Amino acid sequence: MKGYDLVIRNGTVVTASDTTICDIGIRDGRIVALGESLGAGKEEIEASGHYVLPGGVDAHCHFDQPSGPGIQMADDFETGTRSAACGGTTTVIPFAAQQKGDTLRATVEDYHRRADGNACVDYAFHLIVSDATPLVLKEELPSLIEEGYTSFKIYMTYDDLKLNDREILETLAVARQEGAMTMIHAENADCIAWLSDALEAAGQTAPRFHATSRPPVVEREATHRAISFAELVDTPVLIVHVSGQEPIEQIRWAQGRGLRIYAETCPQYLFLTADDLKLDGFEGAKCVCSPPPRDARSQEAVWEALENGVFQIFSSDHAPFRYEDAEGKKSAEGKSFKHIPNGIPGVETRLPLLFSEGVLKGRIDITKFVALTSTNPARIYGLYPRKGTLAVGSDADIVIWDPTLEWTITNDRLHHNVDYTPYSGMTLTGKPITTLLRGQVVWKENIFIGGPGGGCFLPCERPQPAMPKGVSKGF
Ligand code: DUC
Ligand code: ZN
Ligand code: ZN
Repeated sequence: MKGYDLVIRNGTVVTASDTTICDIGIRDGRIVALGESLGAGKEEIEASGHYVLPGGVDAHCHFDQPSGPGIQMADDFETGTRSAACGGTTTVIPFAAQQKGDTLRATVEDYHRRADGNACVDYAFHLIVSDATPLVLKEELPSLIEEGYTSFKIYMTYDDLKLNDREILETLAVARQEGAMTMIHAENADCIAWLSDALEAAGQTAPRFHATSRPPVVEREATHRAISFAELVDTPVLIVHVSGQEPIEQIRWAQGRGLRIYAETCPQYLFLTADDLKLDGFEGAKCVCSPPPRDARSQEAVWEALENGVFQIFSSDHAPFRYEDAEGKKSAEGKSFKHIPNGIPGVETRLPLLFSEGVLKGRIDITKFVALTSTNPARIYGLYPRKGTLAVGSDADIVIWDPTLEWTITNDRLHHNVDYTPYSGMTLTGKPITTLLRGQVVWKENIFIGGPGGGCFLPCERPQPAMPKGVSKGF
């Protein structure tokens, strides 16, 4: 019997279904034993009094994504995944975004050039399909799905990305035929364009009018339409970055009818509101993302939907643009809200925010936390059980949490390449104190000790949508 490379002792080990105090034995980057009083390891970590959780899986983040002329994302694969590791995330699923006119194959090759050898945690890719040509639908998507790119995002808004209703149906039909998962950005493009033109004509161009131009009804209508299309084609869809009560009602209604509608929300819909876009001067641009943050009532609806199983996934939608930068948020200063790069950073704060404000404040239990942030995304995107759990045979992607540590978020404590965080000044309790990626420590005692090339590409299986017991009804 071979020994262990590492034993983590006496931690409170949590999966999506159980909490137990035990040891974890690791060999060759994998978990090989869970039990009491395991034999000695070459190295040991004492974890009593600490939670031991599967590494986070952030299933929605954007790194190094071309974002239009003169605009540059702040994080590439190195800085984005470094930040992920320091926040307890060991797997990310960013996007390989097709630009209209490009093939999907060229897009995927381009993103591999950006990521391979640079990522500090493991990564897979969702595709973004923005040009649903016959080549894409008939040849490229089927072969890429077969090769491990088993999920793709489509947009109902943004001129350079959106598909029309017919194209959405054609794309969903391919997902059904190939067994892929479709993620949908649900906002009605024409409603936004009409409202934006009216606001601009009235001189209402400040950042706060971004929220006015995309009210909840715009998201509700598109969510309902996406659900209808999924029903018509008879294929599952996952509605991403759901912002509040109105789309939640649509999703809950669909799930109650037995439709396979999955849903994701993000920290900005729990911790920000549209008032944050009203910050002095141009500062509101820091919180411009789409859909926009809503109001206190919607925040409550999002908490409730995390708790009652309407949402399966909690992702960051990390979309990093620097504020004081002519290629970032400030590229739009003096212009209309329409030109502000959409997105806020959050890959490192995602888990601590939900842990502190969700678990420790009694809104969700710790097993639900693991399900939402690790197990469910791994299952839904075909990475389970290699990722998303602590089980014999799984990768030893493990995060040790100190549930008592109090700390205040400031941008200089984060490891992204963005010059702000919208959560600055929030005092949280609980923090990842050690992160292991396939058995290697990459974050310990507030020091990042991983590096570029430490992360590897993960081809995905087809979605495994069976939900863990108690997490969701109606599937
Ligand atoms: N909205 C998106 O759809 N993607 C990136 C960021 C954002 O705000
Ligand atoms: Zn989106
Ligand atoms: Zn996004």
